Amino acid sequence: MSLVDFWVVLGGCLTVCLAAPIVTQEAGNPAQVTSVEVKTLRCGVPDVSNYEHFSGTRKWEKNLITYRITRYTSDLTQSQVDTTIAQAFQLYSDVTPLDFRQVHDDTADIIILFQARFHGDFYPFDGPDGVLAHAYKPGPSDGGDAHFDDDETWSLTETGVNLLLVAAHEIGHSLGLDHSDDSQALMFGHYNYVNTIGYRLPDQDRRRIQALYGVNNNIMACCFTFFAGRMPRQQIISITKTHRTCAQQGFVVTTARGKICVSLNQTWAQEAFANQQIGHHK
Ligand SMILES: [Ca+2]
Ligand SMILES: [Zn+2]
Ligand SMILES: [Zn+2]
Repeated sequence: MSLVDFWVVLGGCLTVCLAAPIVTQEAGNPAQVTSVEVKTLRCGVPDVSNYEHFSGTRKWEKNLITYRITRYTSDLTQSQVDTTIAQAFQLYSDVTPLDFRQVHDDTADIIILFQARFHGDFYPFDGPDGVLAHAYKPGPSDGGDAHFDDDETWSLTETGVNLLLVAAHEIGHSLGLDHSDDSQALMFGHYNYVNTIGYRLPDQDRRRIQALYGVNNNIMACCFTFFAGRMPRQQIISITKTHRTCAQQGFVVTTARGKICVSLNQTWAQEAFANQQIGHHK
């Protein structure tokens, strides 16, 4: 790690996040009310963006990113972990031009591990609860690495800590996202269980990752082939509206003044589908 990287990591590049809610019994309260207090545990520097003029916006400057899982948790089978981590990466590859590949050698961009307490960096974990995981912003060496506290009970359900949700959040950091103040966002700094069946990136997180890397051009092309063909208009509209990945890109389709309109981020744009220019509109 270069000195600059070392400094940046200490200066707030590592995001300590996803503190679990700590349930405390209020002593001496006659009503015996149990209050839930959320303990805020973040990186040492409260405003990470203060450092951006030193480090620039940290993002990967390539579209194929490799990862390696070097230590597994015993809470799940190895194949459950592999599948869940792949699923977490896919949330991002669905909506950006990024592709992710699991590798088993030292060339990996992102190292993922499960380990308790001291695990090789300056941020030892804290035992059960509290900090669940942390990850580094994109960069060389430790950049992008994601560490999971193996004193937590990792699960694929709502019991314990759901690995898909935490991995998706940490990968957000590994790709360059900071925390969000919005409690509905995946990048909110505290763990909130939500049902993970059919889970996709919340809109805010999708927009933020697309602002860094752009939209998934393959998906755009896929959307537009519907229009280039000779399908009846109603069928085109119904396919596009229900096409999961099109919807994830933020596309909306409607008809107006006899034309089919496609919009991205609610800005209506009328385009002639035959000329294929639609793929370039912003
Ligand atoms: Ca912990
Ligand atoms: Zn975080
Ligand atoms: Zn660590």
